[in-house]
Amino acid sequence: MTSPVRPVDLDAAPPDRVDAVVALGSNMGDRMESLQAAVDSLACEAGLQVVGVSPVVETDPVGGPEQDDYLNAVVVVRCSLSPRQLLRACRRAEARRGRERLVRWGPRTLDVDVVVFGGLVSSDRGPHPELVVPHPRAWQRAFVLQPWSQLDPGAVLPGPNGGPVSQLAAKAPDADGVRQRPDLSLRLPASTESPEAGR
Ligand code: A4P
Ligand code: MG
Repeated sequence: MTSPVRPVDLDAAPPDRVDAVVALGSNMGDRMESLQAAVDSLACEAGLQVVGVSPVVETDPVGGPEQDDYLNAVVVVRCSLSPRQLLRACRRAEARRGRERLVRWGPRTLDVDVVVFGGLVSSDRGPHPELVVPHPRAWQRAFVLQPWSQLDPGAVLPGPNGGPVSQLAAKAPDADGVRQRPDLSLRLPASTESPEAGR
């Protein structure tokens, strides 16, 4: 007998703090300033602590119209927020950098996406779900997987397309378009978060 599939509640705060991975991308304006602004914006959110920042990589654009190269990085946040509250915190970080949504996969001052929320695998597969975790394209994007595996070499992406992040990064179609930028680095903000905030 198959057990009934229980839909994942994206509005439920986790019983314990959960580590989530957030991907940052920018290819318009001062790209490095935008990535750092995203980290700082996330760090100011109640119920959320930035616990790790990856190296910064410069990447060829994947998909969309002809556009400039990106700077990409990932951030690990420890949160007591629900997945949807985390998505809204990401949206606020984008809005602070004047993010506009004109063209799908088009150039942007700042993109802040939720890659994973602990081991949660969401069940909403409708045409335009507000939030899917893991991010539906993360498993095949070296611009996310490569900096993530540098930050956490043992990371594993959950879900049906998941696996060890370092292995997925090596075989992603855009792997050759990712270049290290050791001259650039993100600052981990001093914690503004008290352990009980956001509860
Ligand atoms: N959405 C669903 N799940 C999520 C999630 N886990 N995180 C919804 C964030 N958003 C999620 O997002 C489109 C819709 O996805 C929203 O309604 C949101 O609620 P968006 O931020 O408005 O637009 P987007 O980021 O252009 O869309 P999309 O399809 O998520 O883009 P991708 O797949 O993230 O690709 N090339 C390089 N080198 N570097 C990049 O950073 N980024 C993209 C965007 C394309 N090419 C790139 C890069
Ligand atoms: Mg996005």
